[in-house]
Amino acid sequence: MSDAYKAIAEIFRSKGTFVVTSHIDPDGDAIGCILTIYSVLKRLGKSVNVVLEDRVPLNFSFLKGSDEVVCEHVEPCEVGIVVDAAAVERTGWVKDIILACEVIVNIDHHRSNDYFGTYNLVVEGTGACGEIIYKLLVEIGEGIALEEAEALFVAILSDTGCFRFPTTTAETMRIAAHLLDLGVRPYRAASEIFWNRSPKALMLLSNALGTIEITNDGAVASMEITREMYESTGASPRDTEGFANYPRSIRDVLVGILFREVDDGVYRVSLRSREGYPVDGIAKAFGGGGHPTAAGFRVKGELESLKQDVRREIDSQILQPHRISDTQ
Ligand SMILES: [Mn+2]
Repeated sequence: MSDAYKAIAEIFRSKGTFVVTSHIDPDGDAIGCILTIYSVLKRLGKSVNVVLEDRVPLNFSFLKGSDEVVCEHVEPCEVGIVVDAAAVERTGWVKDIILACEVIVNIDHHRSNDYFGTYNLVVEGTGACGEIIYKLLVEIGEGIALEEAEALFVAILSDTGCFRFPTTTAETMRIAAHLLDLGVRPYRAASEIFWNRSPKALMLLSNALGTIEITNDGAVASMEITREMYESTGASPRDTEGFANYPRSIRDVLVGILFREVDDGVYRVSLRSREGYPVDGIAKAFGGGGHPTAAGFRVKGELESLKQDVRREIDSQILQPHRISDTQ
């Protein structure tokens, strides 16, 4: 184990008060990790608050402790733990609480991580933060409770795209196998996450699919969700988990984009790409971040011109270099 694992395990043991958080628009990795940390710290007898800017997506709300996640201000304390965020700004307004804590622990797997913590446990290239948290639990040496195993399994399942993404390794599988040994039932996790949509969510998806546009000679597909669509279907932003994957699922599309209107003229943009066509640089160009094949950002603007800007950036950063190398 690296020194960072040991140092952070010692923080868990020696400090008394903690705030745990993750990025805005939380995914399964974010939720699974913060709930695992929450559970472990409580088992260690600590005082813990879990705070997120956004609510837990409905399909992860079966995980134990998800109803104890708060979306409101709490007092800063001894330790602020941030998981799965390349920069503290990715936590939204929770950043202010974290920065006011005495010690900041940064646990992440994004290659763009800026090492904002007092302690940084950043393992680039790991499929999910869930794998890192698993190893941290091994280092802490207090075992893994069933609900922690389940949350970690969800984290790994989510961030490896159900063990399909290139980051999936034999070690990923060994960790997952151990979580099954501890009692995790993959069928339960899969049905809660993937076969648990509300009829309203499907109506929203149906509307969104109707907006798909294929551009850049078939290499880019974009989809949009407007606030009007939420109103007409009765669905909520919590229903959109996984929607960002649809544009990229089209044959020959290299980059898929989902534009979600979160406020008047404010959009969350999710980028998904195929291996070898990294979109984290695109997100960075617009002030966001992420992984090579999954990244995102939030931006203010008018949708049509925003779409043009993003497509242009994709063309110059990703498609052009390939065209040039193809002709050489
Ligand atoms: Mn992650």
